[in-house]
Parts: sequence; structure tokens; C-alpha cells
Amino acid sequence: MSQTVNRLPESARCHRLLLTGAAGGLGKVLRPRLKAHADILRVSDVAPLGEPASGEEIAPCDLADAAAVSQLVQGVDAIVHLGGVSVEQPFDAILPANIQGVYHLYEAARLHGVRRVVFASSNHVIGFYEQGQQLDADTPLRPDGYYGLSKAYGEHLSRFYFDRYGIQTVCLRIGSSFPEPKDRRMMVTWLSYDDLTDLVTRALFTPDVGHLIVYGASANRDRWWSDDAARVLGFVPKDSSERFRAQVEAQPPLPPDDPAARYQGGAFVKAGPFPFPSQPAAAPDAE
Ligand code: NAI
Ligand code: 15L
Repeated sequence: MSQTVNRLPESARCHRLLLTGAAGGLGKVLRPRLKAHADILRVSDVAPLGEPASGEEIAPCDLADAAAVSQLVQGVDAIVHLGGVSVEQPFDAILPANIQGVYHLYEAARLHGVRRVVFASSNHVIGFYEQGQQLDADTPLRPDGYYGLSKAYGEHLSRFYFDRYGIQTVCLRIGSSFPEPKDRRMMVTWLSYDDLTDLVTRALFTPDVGHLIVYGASANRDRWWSDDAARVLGFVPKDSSERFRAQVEAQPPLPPDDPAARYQGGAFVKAGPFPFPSQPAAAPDAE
């Protein structure tokens, strides 16, 4: 696959940028860092967002509410979409934010003329490949649960909105973005916050990306995912999980027949099954 290396313009910025999921783990990291690239940063979540910093707009919104999402997106130039359920859950819990919500977001983007979205996809779209298998952006999906399926839906939906309406999206198949890798699997999947920030910024501002799927991992010793597509963005990770190896390997290993040790998605592959039909919330006591 031949790739052109694009340089991120020094002046990479836009007028109004929307960050969904701004109250979450990665949202809190990216909120101050993305502000440097926007005149106005509109931050959104269902969870509390605190007080606005200079140049920020606070925009509480439930992604499941179509009208609210349309209002949220009005007037923005680009979107970093982190909002939604971020772990494996029963389908009923995933549906409103991750399936309906991403549809609402793209319809609002179409309606209000937004031309660029960075979509936080996940390694869980390919979680049922065995650890050690080498994958690239064209490898057929093997989601490891309803959460991974919802991210697969978001990737396909964004492809449709590019083909039909020309909205450009970079889908970031983020590995494990935390302060430190927590286990042996994350020694491979870890994406440092600095590398995440560089990747998201490049995904936002690299011209003419079309619809692109990029794996997000730092320059860790062991790699499962091709970085060919990341090179289109000029992304070269700077960090490595190696400095955490001793502390991670001091933990007892999982038994080799544990599915969490066998598959790329780790423990997500053994979540569920969940009760079916799902239990409705208990009705309040009759008087
Ligand atoms: P998080 O769970 O900390 O943050 C997600 C945010 O979305 C939360 O603040 C939550 O309140 C919000 N949210 C949930 N339902 C919502 C709704 N109906 N309407 C509006 N907002 C809603 O997750 P984290 O770790 O910050 O991840 C951010 C994004 O990146 C997520 O989409 C996640 O799936 C994705 N991702 C994260 C990885 C990681 O290692 N942290 C790895 C792969 C993907
Ligand atoms: C994800 O997609 C989750 O959002 C995050 O909480 C981690 O579990 C990460 O993947 C991972 O695979 O380590």
C-alpha cells in the first residue's frame, strides 16, 4: 500500500469545534488540548461538564435526543465524537447513545453542513482475532460484543455519509488509552494520551482524508495493527509501553486458555450473555 505522508499545517485550527463525551476519561484529557486548535470549543456530555474555560461553550446533550443533537451540532465546523457507552453492556444500554446517537450526530452534521468528523471507534470491532494476528484497516471485522458491534455500525454509517454526502470521517480504532497499560494485553494496545492527542489533531486537520480507518496504538514493542493508514495522517507515535513492562509482568499471567488472554479484545470477549428478554425497570409501588 503506497502512502503519502501529509504534514499537519502549523496553523491547524477551526472556528468552532464540538467535543462530545467531554466529561469522560478521554474527553477530560482532550478538552484543554483541543482548545488550542479552535476559537471556540463546544463541549458536550450527559454528565456534568463544570464551568466553561475561556473560549468554551458548555452544551449538555443526550445523544439519544435527535432534536437536542441537531441543536448541538448547529454552527460547528468539525466534531470529535467521543460520547457514548464505552464498555460492553447489554444491547438495550448500547442502543440509545451508540446506535441512535451516532445516527443523530451524522444527520445533524449533514443538515448543518459539517464536513469533518473524528469518530472514536475501538479495537473491539476486531476483538475476536487472536492476539498476535497482524491486522490492517481492510481486515474483515470481528466485533467482540454489542459495544464492538455499535462501533462497527458507526464506522459503516460514517462511510455511508461520506459516499452519499461527502462528510469526511477518520475512524480511530483506539486501543487502550489510559495513563498506563494495566495488563499484558495493554502492553500491545496502549495509546498514550500524548499520542492520542496527536492522532486526533491530525485526524481533524489533515486535508482530504475521505473516509479513513486508523488504528491507534503507541510505538509499543509488540504490534498487532498496521500503521499504514496512520501514515496518511503523518502520525508517528512517540511513546512506548516498554517502560511499564516490569510492573505489568510482575502481575500473575492469565491462564493461557482464558479467552481474555487469547483474543485481541481481552476480557470483552467473555462478557455476557445478558438476560434476555431484558428486565424492564421495576414499576413504582401502587398506592
Ligand atoms: P468514557 O466512558 O469515560 O466517556 C464517554 C462519555 O460519553 C461519558 O462522559 C458519558 O457520560 C458520555 N455519554 C454516555 N452516554 C451518553 C449519551 N447518551 N449522551 C451523551 N453522552 C453520553 O469513555 P472514554 O474512555 O473517555 O472513551 C471515549 C470514547 O473513546 C468512547 O467512545 C470510547 O468508546 C472510545 N474508546 C476509548 C478507549 C479507551 O481506551 N479509553 C478505547 C477505544 C475506544
Ligand atoms: C475500549 O474500547 C474501551 O472504551 C476502553 O474502556 C478499554 O476497555 C479499551 O477499549 C481496551 O480495549 O482496552
